[in-house]
Amino acid sequence: MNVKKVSIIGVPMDLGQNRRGVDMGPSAIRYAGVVEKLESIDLEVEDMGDIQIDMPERVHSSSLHNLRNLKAIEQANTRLAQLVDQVVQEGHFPLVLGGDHSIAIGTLAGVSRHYEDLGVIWFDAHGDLNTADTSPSGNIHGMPLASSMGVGHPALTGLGGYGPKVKPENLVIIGARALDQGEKELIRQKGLRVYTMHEIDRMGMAAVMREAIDYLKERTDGVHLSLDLDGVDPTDAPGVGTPVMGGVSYRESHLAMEMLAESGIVVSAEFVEINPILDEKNRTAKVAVALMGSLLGDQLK
Ligand code: Z70
Ligand code: MN
Ligand code: MN
Ligand code: MN
Repeated sequence: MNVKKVSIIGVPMDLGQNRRGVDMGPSAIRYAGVVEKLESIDLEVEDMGDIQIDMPERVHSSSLHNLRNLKAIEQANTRLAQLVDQVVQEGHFPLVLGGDHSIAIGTLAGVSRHYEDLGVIWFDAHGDLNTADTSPSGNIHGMPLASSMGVGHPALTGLGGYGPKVKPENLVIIGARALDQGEKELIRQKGLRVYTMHEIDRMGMAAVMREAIDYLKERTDGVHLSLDLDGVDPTDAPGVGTPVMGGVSYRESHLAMEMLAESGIVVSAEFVEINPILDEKNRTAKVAVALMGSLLGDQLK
């Protein structure tokens, strides 16, 4: 992947869902030693600090068409997209720290304009493929992947002034085990490549990753990794808003990151949905930092 310099951007976003605490994710990840970890593997690191996000109490939450906090999320993601855009332009590797998963809309808006065929690996227990029409919750953190594919409200699909950011065929979902009915229909309709826990159990993580990497390497000119910590099993990553049993193990998740590091295809990454209030002694943030290390070449040094 030949990473020269990593630019860290914190996004203390919690407007995409209902539970407080996920806004503390960037602090928890920094406290878990992300800068020290990356420097220990000879990377140059620049911490750009946090983007400012409105407090839920100050946001007028008209639950517009089943899209809670749409305006504030749109504004924050527009700022995030500009920052990420600038980081990529400078030739640095953007490492975005969430915050809830709605921030992927901004990250992808910033990254994708630099690639003709951006690939995306969506590591998550969920599909995040809802729209206002299919969402059971109205929470925008359940919609970023649909939005980035061009399906959903124009304020989200057109964020950054263009869209879609990802072609359905350039997308791979890994770790899914809690898909809503509307999401399953979109997966079928678009023919999305989804490795649920069933495929991971059957094939093993190594074969899943080999297939996913070979597939994306062939057809994309760069891959963004969007990693929701709830993809990892809650016994290893308990500090998430929506724990779902039967997830990817600690070891499997590291193997996946190491294989990505070897492949050299990843050009940007975000780690989201860590909720320190629900965590046990910052374990989940520590897991995130360890995974970032593996993604950025810890085992190759
Ligand atoms: C559900 C929804 C979700 C993350 C939960 C849940 C979505 N499908 N995403 N936790 N990261 O409300 O749309
Ligand atoms: Mn520079
Ligand atoms: Mn998610
Ligand atoms: Mn999730």
